[in-house]
Amino acid sequence: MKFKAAIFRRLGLLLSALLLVVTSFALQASPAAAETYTVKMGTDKGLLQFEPASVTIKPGDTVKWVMNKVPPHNAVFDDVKFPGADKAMAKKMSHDKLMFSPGENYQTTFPEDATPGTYSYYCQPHRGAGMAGKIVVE
Ligand SMILES: [Cu+2]
Repeated sequence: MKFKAAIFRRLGLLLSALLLVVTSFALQASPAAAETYTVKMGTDKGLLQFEPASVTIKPGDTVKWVMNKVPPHNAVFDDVKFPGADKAMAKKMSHDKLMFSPGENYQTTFPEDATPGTYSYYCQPHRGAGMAGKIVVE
């Protein structure tokens, strides 16, 4: 009987250790769930627009611009209206390289300490045609 009790005690200990490991993994996984949002450059219908033109994200999330239609396009942040008025940051997060082939893409990850606000950007070749978008950081 003593032997059985010892086994049960050990089994209980093992189970609670396992439970601890599982819950700590679960807790770790949820806050680090940064997301990636995709923005098409040029709409499916061939309009000179970003689709969606507005994306709402959280700091730490990533925006991925994918070349879709009516090239060339790029994505340059407006450093005049840039939240925090950080021109160097605006330049660093911009992509001025023109893209031509469908599927080509670039990404910008907004830092964990990104200033909340509206980050406006535009496509340089089509700025006059109104090809602009915004990323709203909450
Ligand atoms: Cu464009």
